[in-house]
Amino acid sequence: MSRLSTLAVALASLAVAGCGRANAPRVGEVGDAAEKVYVAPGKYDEFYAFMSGGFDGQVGVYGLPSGRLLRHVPVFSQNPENGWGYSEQTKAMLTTSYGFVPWDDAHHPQLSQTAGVPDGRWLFINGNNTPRIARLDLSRFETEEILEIPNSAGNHSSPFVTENNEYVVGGTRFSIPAPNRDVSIEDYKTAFDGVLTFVRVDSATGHMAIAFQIRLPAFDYDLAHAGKGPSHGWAFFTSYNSEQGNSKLEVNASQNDKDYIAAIDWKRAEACLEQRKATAVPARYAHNRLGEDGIARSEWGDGVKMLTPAACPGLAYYLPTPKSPHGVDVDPTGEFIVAGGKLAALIPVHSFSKMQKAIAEKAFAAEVKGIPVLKYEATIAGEVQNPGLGPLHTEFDGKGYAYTSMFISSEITKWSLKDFKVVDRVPTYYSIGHLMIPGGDSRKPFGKYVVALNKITKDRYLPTGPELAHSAQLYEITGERMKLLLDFPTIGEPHYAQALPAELIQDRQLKMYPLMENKDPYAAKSEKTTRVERKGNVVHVVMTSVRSHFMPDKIEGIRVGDSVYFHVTNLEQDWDVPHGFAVLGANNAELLMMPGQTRTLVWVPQRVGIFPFYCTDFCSALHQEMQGYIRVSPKGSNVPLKWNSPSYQAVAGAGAGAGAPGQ
Ligand code: RUQ
Ligand code: CUA
Repeated sequence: MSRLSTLAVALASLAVAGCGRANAPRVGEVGDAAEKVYVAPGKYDEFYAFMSGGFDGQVGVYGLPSGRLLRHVPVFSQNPENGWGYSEQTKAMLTTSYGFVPWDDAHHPQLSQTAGVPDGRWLFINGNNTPRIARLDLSRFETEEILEIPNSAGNHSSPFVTENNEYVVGGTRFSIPAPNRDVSIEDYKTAFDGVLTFVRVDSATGHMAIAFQIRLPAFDYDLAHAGKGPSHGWAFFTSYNSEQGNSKLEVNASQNDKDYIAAIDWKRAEACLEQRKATAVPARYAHNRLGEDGIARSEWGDGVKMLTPAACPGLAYYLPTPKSPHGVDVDPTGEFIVAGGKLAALIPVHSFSKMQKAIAEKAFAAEVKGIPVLKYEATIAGEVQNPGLGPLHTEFDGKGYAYTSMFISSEITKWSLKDFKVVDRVPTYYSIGHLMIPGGDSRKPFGKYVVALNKITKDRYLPTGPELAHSAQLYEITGERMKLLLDFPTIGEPHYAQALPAELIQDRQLKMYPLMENKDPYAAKSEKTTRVERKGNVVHVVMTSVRSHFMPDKIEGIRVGDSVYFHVTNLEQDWDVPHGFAVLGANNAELLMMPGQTRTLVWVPQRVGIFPFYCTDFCSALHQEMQGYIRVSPKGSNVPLKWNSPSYQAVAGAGAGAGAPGQ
């Protein structure tokens, strides 16, 4: 058997063992586990946790320690529940250079930071499939901006932030030609590029803009984290497939004993930009933002500034790292750079200060396309021996310990940053991917819990057909040993997650949109201004909703094939009183209007008849009465446009003579 297939067999058998019940759960030791996760009715959780939805493209918000699901915030995927990506105001959020892309694979939420600590302003999350970075506003739990990342395919090593959100970074998991073009896949080594992206974040508004990109050799750039404290100014990206295979990576990218961490000196990049060392590369990409009027618009980027290590020496270094590394995590002091070498039998820990010294002393082992490869011994601070199998990701408790997820052996390993010795291991059920400590990748972790985000659930919950619930597990980390407190299922597949103390944001929540400040051009701020207007075969229904009726709620004169725009303004000025709007046979979704907000749904009736519409959100005792009718007549019919709101009299008085269709 070749070395590789031996490894594969060993891994496979371990995977089975890891998923078994061999290790007795430690929950038995915590007699008070229930008490520790019990949040009494009416009481609040201590933390908000933001978990990626993985291939559901959204963000799940949970309370900790209870594990209660608080919200499912739409980001990259259309959400019929509230019309996200369906309503006229939000459709543009999902615009890309590939057209309208109503789905993505969202992996890594990342909280904005001030001085290296989560500040509760924004949450960034990457779209992996059609490369994008989204920014959510945490006073509204709404996606406010989505920026497409050009020259990238699989924006996986993203969107990790620097200490003050100077940048959010991206890196392409799949190298492709940049700019993309028609070449033979056989030309991978010469024609393909691994492009990293640095996105500027405006500190006042959060608005994102691509500052520059870096063209690196065609490896797979997997994960990233920015430096902090002394290593602020640097960003670290793992890469696998330094073999540069272009098929059957399972084997072809597992040849080398070490791949690399790319260490990027972004202050050096800034200097090179100033010295005009970048070249302009044409690139068309969409930049979508919800305006102050609540309406999303797309702008188009037409190029990027591209830096190369050859033109900007000192920009990039490679740190050899065993073996096909996945996660890269920087400890709270900024000194240690921990890799998760998923096929390695140890956890390599690089030292930032040793790296600086190695660079100064030119302790180079080789060079790859103008990028110095530092000597492994020159940067390594230590190796964690026998941590378990398949290290992926590491978080920190701020008390000198690191916690690494071990995918193959299904466990969390706690080790000391002092001597790199393992101090505790606890099983997870099963196949843990990421793990998360509140603030655990920041300068000041909030600590208290670690959450395991598992890939396989198996026997942990009631079975639900071929697909089982994805699973998170909450462990207490206040003592020497980790203690399992709670299993809870999640929506979508959580990859990474972030959490912060609830008090950071709970009192900053927007309760309603001020109606008088509503800038939507079709907003009706009172029932008096509601109306129906025809322009050719486009009909604008400018309507209002308030407990418990729509105005108007009786409309005639619509014809088959019209494009009917329902602009519905919610007149309420109370917290937690959304109204819904749905119409029979609509081919898109419903609308959900928050208090003071206008949302627009387009409906193209396909047949004649009477079409009811109604409020979908149970808003009052008379919610069931909150309904209306639309009459649809044949194409070309001369049934006059009529509606039952105050404005109709004025229009009718001007000549229609038919009178309002009654009250
Ligand atoms: S990656 S485990 Cu995006 Cu680790 Cu999911
Ligand atoms: Cu409004 Cu139900």
